[in-house]
Amino acid sequence: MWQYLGYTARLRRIGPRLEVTLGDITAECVDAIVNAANETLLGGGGVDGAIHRAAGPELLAHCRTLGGCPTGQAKITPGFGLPARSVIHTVGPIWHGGSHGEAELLASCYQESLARADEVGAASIAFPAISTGVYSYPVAPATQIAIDTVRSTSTKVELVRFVCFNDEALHAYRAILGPMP
Ligand code: AR6
Repeated sequence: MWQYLGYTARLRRIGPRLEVTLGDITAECVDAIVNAANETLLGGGGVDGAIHRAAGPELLAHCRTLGGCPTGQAKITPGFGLPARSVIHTVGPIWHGGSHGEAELLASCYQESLARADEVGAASIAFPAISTGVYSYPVAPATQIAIDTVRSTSTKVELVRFVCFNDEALHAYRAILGPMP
């Protein structure tokens, strides 16, 4: 009986490995990095500005053809000058106090980004802390949603890296995931 349970546990898909790091997402050598964009997909500040600068002007030219992206959805482009092969542009919710569907929209960003990654066969993906900068989503609940959603979403992605740009985000991820080796 116990042998049988052990055998099925090994066979069961256990989801992607999760890693946390402090750094600049534009330097990530993964199949796809995620951009915390706005609905125009035409660039902006924060991680969006950094990704467009690092990818080069071809990225903006490509984004102009996409017709924007609704909040909670995600669209994929090549990475152009980035080490990553693809950029998945998702639009997080602006924080309006938490009673305007922010949590569901933020979870949808992670689900839709993983869906785009699966569509191109990406095995590794790096996420920034979507919505926690200019869009003011509080870091602790945003981090919980990021981790819970990635853990509960069915995907073929094998490695998910959460790339934190400051100590507050890093501590929030480590508080849930524990210290990284
Ligand atoms: N690498 C990783 N994370 C970064 C980087 C980077 N290079 N730069 C900033 N962050 P934000 P949002 C972190 O404001 O809140 C843009 O103007 C940052 O510290 O980039 O979703 C868009 O065009 C924070 O933890 O995205 C939209 O208008 C996280 O990335 C709007 O901002 C998200 O901060 C989107 O706001």
